[in-house]
Amino acid sequence: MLLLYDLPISSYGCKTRILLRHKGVEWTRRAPPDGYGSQAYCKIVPTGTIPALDHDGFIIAESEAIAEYLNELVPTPAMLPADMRNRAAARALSRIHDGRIEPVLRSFFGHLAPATRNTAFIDENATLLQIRLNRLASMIAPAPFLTGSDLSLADCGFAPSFAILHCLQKHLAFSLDLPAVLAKYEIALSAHPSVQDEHAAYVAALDEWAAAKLA
Ligand SMILES: N[C@@H](CCC(=O)N[C@@H](CS)C(=O)NCC(=O)O)C(=O)O
Repeated sequence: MLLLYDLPISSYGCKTRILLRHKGVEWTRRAPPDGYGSQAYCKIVPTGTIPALDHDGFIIAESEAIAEYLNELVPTPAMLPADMRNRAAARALSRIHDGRIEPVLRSFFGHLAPATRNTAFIDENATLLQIRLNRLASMIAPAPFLTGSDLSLADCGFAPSFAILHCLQKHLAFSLDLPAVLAKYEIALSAHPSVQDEHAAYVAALDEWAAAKLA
């Protein structure tokens, strides 16, 4: 049995849910007891983070490790390219997402509530995000997905991050030009059958989260 500790608002959770859907497997979702980081949850998942997977008692945290585990557990459809170098490139893109793009988006979160908003920080962070997105754009040629015509591990994290970007831009109104190659990629990604329902649910969770912060 596959049990995923997760919350609807978790971007790394959404990344994992897209993968699970694409693999066509059934899973159960459970909120971390007392919330992530709690003592109760750390007794089950020592990192205290979501997502975490419980596969018949084997517990694994970190979305990248979960993704690789699921890709081996359920080999088809394969979510890494057959060629060794393309596989390395796919892993690199996924880590660029997790280490270079998502954390910059996350840095805006504390500035959504008007009471804690710092416009100088927002502008500075938007500049950093622009630089990182431009660099990403210069290294990809989606066709229409990052590693070709099939959805791969490299794509899953980008779907929630595009949703976060649009939510933040709507409310914080920073200037950012999404490079054309990324804008085109986003359209293909969000329309993929394994992505669209999770993406829509994630947009709804983000709207609810943002409304609470703005209230
Ligand atoms: N590198 C981790 C990041 C997961 C992560 O940061 N999850 C957030 C929720 S979206 C979390 O659990 N935060 C709690 C914490 O950092 O203590 C992964 O890829 O799974």
